[in-house]
Amino acid sequence: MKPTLANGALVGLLITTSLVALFYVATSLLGTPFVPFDLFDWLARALPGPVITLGIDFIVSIIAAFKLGETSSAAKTAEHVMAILLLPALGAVIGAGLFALLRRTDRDNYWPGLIVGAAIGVPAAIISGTLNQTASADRLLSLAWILAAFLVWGAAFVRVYNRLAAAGDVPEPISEVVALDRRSFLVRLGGTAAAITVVGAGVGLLNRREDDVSLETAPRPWSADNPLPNADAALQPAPGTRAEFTPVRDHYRIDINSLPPVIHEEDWTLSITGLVDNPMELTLADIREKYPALDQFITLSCISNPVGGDLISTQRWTGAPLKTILADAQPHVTATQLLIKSADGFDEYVSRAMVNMDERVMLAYAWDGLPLAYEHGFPLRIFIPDRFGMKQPKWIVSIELVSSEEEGYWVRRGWDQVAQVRSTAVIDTVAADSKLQAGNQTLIQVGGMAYAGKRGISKVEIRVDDGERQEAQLRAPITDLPWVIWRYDWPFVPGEHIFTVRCTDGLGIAQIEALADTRPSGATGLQRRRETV
Ligand SMILES: Nc1nc2c(c(=O)[nH]1)N[C@H]1C(S)=C(S)[C@@H](COP(=O)(O)O)O[C@H]1N2
Ligand SMILES: [Mo]
Repeated sequence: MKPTLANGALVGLLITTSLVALFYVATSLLGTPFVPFDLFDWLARALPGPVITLGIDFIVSIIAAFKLGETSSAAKTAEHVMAILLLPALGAVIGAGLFALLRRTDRDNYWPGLIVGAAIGVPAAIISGTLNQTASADRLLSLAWILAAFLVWGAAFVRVYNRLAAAGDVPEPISEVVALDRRSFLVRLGGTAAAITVVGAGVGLLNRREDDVSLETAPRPWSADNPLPNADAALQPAPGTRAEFTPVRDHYRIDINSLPPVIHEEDWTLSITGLVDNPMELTLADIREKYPALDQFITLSCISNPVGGDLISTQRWTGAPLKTILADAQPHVTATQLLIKSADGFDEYVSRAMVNMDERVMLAYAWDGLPLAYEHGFPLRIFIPDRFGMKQPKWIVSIELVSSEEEGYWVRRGWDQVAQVRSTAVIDTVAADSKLQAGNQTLIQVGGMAYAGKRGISKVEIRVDDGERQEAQLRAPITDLPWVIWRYDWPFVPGEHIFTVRCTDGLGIAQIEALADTRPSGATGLQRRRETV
């Protein structure tokens, strides 16, 4: 009675889960790559665009349907869970396959296991070696560890198979006993795998290297000591309106890797090459010190943000004007495009004419007066007014001047080439608990934000049920680029109501009412909010 394919699948699941736990422990203790994330990130690049986009849409709708919290961090968690489950699932398939093979070979032949270990381990090591941007351990040591771990994993299949098969080498009459013995062995194996996984996860969590900055030495953000430029604006936001300025830790975050690249300032330079007379290598200090610093309040939005979604935030960015830096490189007349490349393999094209026309385009190195967080692009990212985030690389490592525009990372995956931000307005609150009194009329404050990129906002209107559109009051914005906070004091009528909001941009163009999906060019349609007061 030989071990079955189902036995193999179960064994694969168990020992691969243990393998993932061991990778986690090594990552926490030694700083080696966490292989499941690297494999997942590789897959996310290798799979065709539509598959990835479907996957993202699916995750985002699940998060919305089950109200799993702030979209971008919930989506990251979902990705991490998927990445971690991927390898054990693969292990189950491989286990079944290997057991099928082992049933037909001699006992004690470790070759099939070792070959499978190498067949997964070698590509995994290569993928981690090229893709990983977070490991701190020596590269060669990391690769050796990954390969060794997979070889041992492959060999473990054979060992377990042999143990199960040995339990089957018993004459017929006592096969009852044999089945029991095999079952108890599998239970023990499961117990061991569970123990390794739990202990591994525990050790890993305890030793997670935090960037712990002690409180006394922690640098103070700009906003801790400075009021916003519009602090004196007459109109107060309705209670429950979002914060006008998003703290860095609350800023939404979207990027293609499971973990943000960790770049050390001393190892980093920005190279400017291609069709230029004066190729340059700039350090971060060069960019900070040789060029004037530009401080700009900026609302950044993701093209995947649905109407009323939370993938939009406002921060104070500091950087150097790209036009000035570019001039120093002395581009040729034929150099019409900048090809920007990032440490995580992301890339985008920016037109040189736009950089020269708009002095607000900058290479940013600080948010809220502090160096960029790892998640948000340390050491350098670009700012381009009026464009969705997908056109604005973080973790920039090089700018190459070229003579034609190709498609950037998300454009190749089916998204808009220009990605101009859409006008959007959102109701954050119908503040039923804090009524205002105007004469004998009770008013309820309705409030939120509106945003239309560099076009600005000229008007926000609210419609309650099928009533006339009523104009909301606009709070003076922080500066002319960020979103605008609005408030409408609604003459209260008890019952259930539908509130609809629409903004008009600075050119007098009203927000598009027709519903459109986020893909390919950003969502359109008016936000409607049902509320019982
Ligand atoms: N290098 C790199 N830059 C990137 C991305 C990325 O995945 N890699 N994502 C882009 C997208 S889609 C958005 S919406 C913004 C998000 O910036 P944030 O995470 O700092 O909010 O970064 C953009 N820049
Ligand atoms: Mo995005």
